[in-house]
Formats: sequence, C-alpha cells, structure tokens
Amino acid sequence: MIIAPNGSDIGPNFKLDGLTFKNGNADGSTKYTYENRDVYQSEGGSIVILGSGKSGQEISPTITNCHFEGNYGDYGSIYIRVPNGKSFATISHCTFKNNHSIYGAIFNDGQAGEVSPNIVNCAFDGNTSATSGAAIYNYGYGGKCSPTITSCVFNSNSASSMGGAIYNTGYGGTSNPVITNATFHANAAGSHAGAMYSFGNSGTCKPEVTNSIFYKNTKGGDDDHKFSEFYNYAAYPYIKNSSMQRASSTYTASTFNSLNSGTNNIFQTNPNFEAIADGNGADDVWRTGDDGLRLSSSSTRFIKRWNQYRCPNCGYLRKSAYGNNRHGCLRVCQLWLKC
Ligand SMILES: [Ca+2]
Ligand SMILES: [Ca+2]
Repeated sequence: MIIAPNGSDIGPNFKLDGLTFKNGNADGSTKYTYENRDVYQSEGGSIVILGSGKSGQEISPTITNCHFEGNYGDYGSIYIRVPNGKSFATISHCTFKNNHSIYGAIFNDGQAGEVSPNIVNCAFDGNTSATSGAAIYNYGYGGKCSPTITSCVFNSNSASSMGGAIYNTGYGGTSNPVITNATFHANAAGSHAGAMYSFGNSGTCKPEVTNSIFYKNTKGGDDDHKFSEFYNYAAYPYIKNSSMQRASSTYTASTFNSLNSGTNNIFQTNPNFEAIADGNGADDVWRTGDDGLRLSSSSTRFIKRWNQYRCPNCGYLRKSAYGNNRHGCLRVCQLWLKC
C-alpha cells in the first residue's frame, strides 16, 4: 500500500484501522516513477508513506489496530519519507511480529525533511534485521528523525549487527527520539547494543528514555556485557527513571554506554515480569491482560520509587499521566487496552 498524495496534506483523520498486513514483500531492485517521484521496490513491505517533494507538505495519517506479520522490506515493513515536508504519522495499537528487513520493521527516513511519527502502544516481537534496528530504524541523515515512542514493548527482536530493537542515526542531521514507558526484553544484536544503538557523528543524536525497563538484552548472546543494551557513538542518550539490569559502574565505564547523567535509574534489578517465558501470555496476543511481560505484584520496589503504577488491569508499568491516582492509570489503560 502506498500513501502518496500529490502535493496535498494528509492529517490524522486519514486512518487505516484494523487491517492485517501479512507476508508482504519489498525486496526488488526496480525504481519506478509515480507523479515525478521515485518509488523503490525495496521500501516498505506493507506500507509506504511518500511525499511529493512539495515544500511544507505534511503527511500524517493514523495507522491503528493493525497487525504486521511476516513481511519483508529491505527498508522496513512501513517506510516513511517526505522530502521538503514532514510526517508526524501516528502508529498506534499495532503489533509487528516476525517481520524481516535490512533496516527496521519501521523505517523512518527524515532525509531532506522531517519524519517523526508517534509510535504508541505497539508491540514489536521477533522482528529481525540483516544489519541494524530490527524494530525501528530512525534515519536523520540530511534532515530530522525524532519519533515519539510511548508504551511500546520490544521483545526478542534481533539485528545481525547493531541495535537489536532500535537504531538511531543523526549523521548529517538530527535524530532525537523520545522513548517513554517502554519494555525492552531479550532483544539481541550481533555486535553491539541489543536494545538501542545511537550514532551522532557529524550530526546530533540525543535520544531521551524515561520510565523504561531493560532486561536480558544481548550483544553476541551475552546479556551481561557493558554493550549488551546500548552503544553510543558520538551520541548522548539521556536515560532516566529506568530499570537497568547491571551495576551502575558498567554503564559509566565509557561514553559508549553512558546514561549521560540520567537520574533515578535503578540498577541490578530484575523487574519481576509475571511470566518471562511467555511474553504475550496464553492468548498469544500482545497487550492483553495475560501478558507474561506485565509486571508481577512483587515489582513494587521500583514502582514505588518512581511513583509509577503497575496497572491492575494490564500489569504493565504506567506513569501517572493524569495525576497521582489509580484513575489516572486506568485512563491510560483504557486508551491502550480498552480494559
Ligand atoms: Ca496476551
Ligand atoms: Ca504466548
């Protein structure tokens, strides 16, 4: 599917709701021309969002309640590029399962514009990449790519090289993603950064990570290596209020995995997932109340510390976005799980 308006804008009311994309394929090498713009057969195994090149064009559709499974794209199952314009697409309540790529299940291409989607309440499970960023690849080269990633689960995604879940590059541009309430479990990278790799040489790369859990992510199969979660090259992720698996000293030994003075992290912590061996629970559906990666009631140590909540319905970590009470938590969950 290609969303490519001819010079006009698209806003959030343009909505794809409840669709399944399965076994799509974008592995070709042919370049097509559509309305004077290049469309590559290697981009977007399921969806391509493509600008016309018109200055200031905004293409920000909503993709919600969709399921992406077994798709292949060299550049993502979803690929977004709006040269000379911008996209703040919303991708919410979607599951990305066992998709394959060279670069990302979602490839955000900020080149010559800005592509900063809002990725909310999504699950990324078992996606693989032949290089880097098996779940989300943020490409800020020659532009800006700073997505907002909120309440997402990254489970068992695997990249052959770097960034098992997320890869950010601000080379020649800017990539400053903002990640909140994320669970990173058992993501794997062949060389560096099972959870997130950030590259900021000749550009800017300063991701912000808050209220997130990192557990059993690996580098070369090792979950206890100083680069098993992060690797930062001339990049400065600011990581705070988060649960880290290893001792604090292992994160500050070099700039390559520094948390950059992020505060209120807790270290050497087992988050006590409810049933770690079955992340999506008995129903095999992510983001439902039986998920194994919800927090158990024994996780109160760090929940209390952060003034956050283990949601009584879904069991995932919740920050009180609407005030310090349970109703605030439930409101967030209603948006997420409809529970
Ligand atoms: Ca479930
Ligand atoms: Ca299951």
